[in-house]
Amino acid sequence: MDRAGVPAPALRRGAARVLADNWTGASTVPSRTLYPHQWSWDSAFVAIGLRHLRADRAQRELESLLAAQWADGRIPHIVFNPAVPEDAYFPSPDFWRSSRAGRPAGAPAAPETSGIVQPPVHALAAWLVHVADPAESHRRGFLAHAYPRLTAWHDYLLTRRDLGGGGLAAVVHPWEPGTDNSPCWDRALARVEPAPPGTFRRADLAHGHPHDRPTDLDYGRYVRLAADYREAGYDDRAARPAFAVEDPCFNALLAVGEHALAAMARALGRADAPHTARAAALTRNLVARLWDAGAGLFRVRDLGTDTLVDERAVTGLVPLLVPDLPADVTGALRRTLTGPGFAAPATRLVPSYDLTGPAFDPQRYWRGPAWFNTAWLIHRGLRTHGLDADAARLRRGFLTEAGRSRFAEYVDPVTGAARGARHFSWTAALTLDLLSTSPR
Ligand code: 9WN
Repeated sequence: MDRAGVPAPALRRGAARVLADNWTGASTVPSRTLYPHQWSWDSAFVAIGLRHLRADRAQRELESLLAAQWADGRIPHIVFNPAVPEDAYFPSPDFWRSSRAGRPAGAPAAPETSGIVQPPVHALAAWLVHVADPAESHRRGFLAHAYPRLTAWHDYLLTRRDLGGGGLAAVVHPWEPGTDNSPCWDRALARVEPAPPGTFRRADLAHGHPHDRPTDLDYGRYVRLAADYREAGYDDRAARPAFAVEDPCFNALLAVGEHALAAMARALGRADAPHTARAAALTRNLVARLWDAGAGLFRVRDLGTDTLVDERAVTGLVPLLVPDLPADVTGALRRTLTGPGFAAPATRLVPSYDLTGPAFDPQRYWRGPAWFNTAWLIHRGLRTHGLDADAARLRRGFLTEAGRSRFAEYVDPVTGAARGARHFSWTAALTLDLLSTSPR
């Protein structure tokens, strides 16, 4: 039976209100309380929703992120707003020290940023923003500005970050794949010596409930990894990361991003062949290095041991987004998605971690709760492969729970109880996007 949701017109107004409240004049904060700066993959998701309200703002959202790009091509995971007090978020600019410590890797003199990255959703976002209003895009020169910068971003990931040598990008901190506290990182993270508790002060617990957030021990390890990277000048040629993994969601987005860059190149009258070839190679490498046929989903590869991590997470289903997957892979992903590990009948959302897995926790951050960005990505993947009935079911679940939770950051996948921040930007933005696409 359907749970009652908020009617579409009110849902649209509510989502637009969240984006208006979280707009700072040049970009959007994920949450005014918990995350008061600009975040990389959040901005990409926000732009995808904003394009239905204000194409110019959607373009500016991505342009302000690109303005903080480093000379080595990396797009930092946080761009700090100098008007926000230092202690509003930890790690703050005086921890990352990008303009000084990041100089060897080409960090800009301003603005201050973090030194790590997040999943590459930006090329897909930029393409969707362009097609929403090509006239405005041409008038502002949006595509011509974004295309070389996004190409440099992908170049960085495909060269400096190919730490495993298998043609996939590695991430060197659990914040980089965006699914910070996933059980997929536990084994690799256990090898990291935590920073002593008294040496840093968390800001997240002032706004988030301790049961919803990572533990102090995990935070100590996050701090250690980031500090070590900083001490190496954020230079991937010099750094010897204690944590390095290949994540299926991150690499699937890179492949899809290459398809988007190919479309951009064509629209600009340039050659698309390099991007098409890179998308094909990424798709092959993703399947060769991360597909686990026995488990029916993609796994994380721990480069510390060069083995697949024995955990089942939503990130292993996101590669459904990739268009040219072998048919047996697509079929198996669909079965896993609708099986006992990932089908949450009450909410129809997708939990971040296997409901039957040993580490499942319905409340704690990326260890079970359902997130709206991964649901949106899987919805797009289901549509890509013509699995329209599954997509329509997920869309209904998404819209119902987004409205009921007041655009929460994440929800309990079993009960739908809201968790984390409320009035959360990407939940609102992706609600707008799904409201604008009719179910097939
Ligand atoms: C660290 C902003 C970000 C998201 C991440 C999410 C969370 C930050 C934190 O919030 O991470 O980057 O402090 O926990 O895990 O995906 O981009 O919304």
